[in-house]
Amino acid sequence: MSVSAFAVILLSAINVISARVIQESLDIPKAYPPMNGINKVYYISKAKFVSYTEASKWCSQNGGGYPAEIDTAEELGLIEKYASSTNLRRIFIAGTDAKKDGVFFSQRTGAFIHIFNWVNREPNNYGGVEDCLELNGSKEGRVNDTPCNRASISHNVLCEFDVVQEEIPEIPEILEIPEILEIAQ
Ligand SMILES: *[C@@H]1O[C@H](CO)[C@@H](O)[C@H](O)[C@H]1NC(C)=O
Ligand SMILES: [Ca+2]
Ligand SMILES: [Ca+2]
Repeated sequence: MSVSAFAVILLSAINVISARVIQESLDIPKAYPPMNGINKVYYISKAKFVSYTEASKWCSQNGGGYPAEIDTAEELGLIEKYASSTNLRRIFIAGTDAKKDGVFFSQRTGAFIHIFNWVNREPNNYGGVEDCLELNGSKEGRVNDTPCNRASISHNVLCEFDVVQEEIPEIPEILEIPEILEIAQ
């Protein structure tokens, strides 16, 4: 086998390995079947959590994600659809207005979260303690403000995972290898 043929095989092996890493990290038995987005994969826990912090930990320990952050209307549409497919009524997503009622920020990045499709008459900050966000899968996946940690209320969590393409060496560089080897001989 020529060295360049070997290089091509090596290249495709690298491709296969990087694809497998992504696949395996999202093979999460304790989640609903994942949904693909644009350079994203979303997955919903089967487990329920009283505390947002615990839910967030679950995302990172199961698939390496984080509670979904609404960045665009398109993304909101996607995750609403995904939430609806489950009929779960309380599904945590990212966002807290603990600092200023009605103004939501990502717990992870501090980014302003401002694109919503609220359930009618929400957000209501019910009982003055609803500083987190959830989707209601029985209500077209629309958004409601909910307590971040209240013993009587448990939530599933919808996680977001960034699909990072590993850098593959460019073929022209690889094709130079035979020359280097010839010099060495
Ligand atoms: C979710 O929607 C269903 C159906 O409309 C409703 O009965 C339920 O109270 C909602 N749950 C929450 C937490 O708002
Ligand atoms: Ca996002
Ligand atoms: Ca509410």
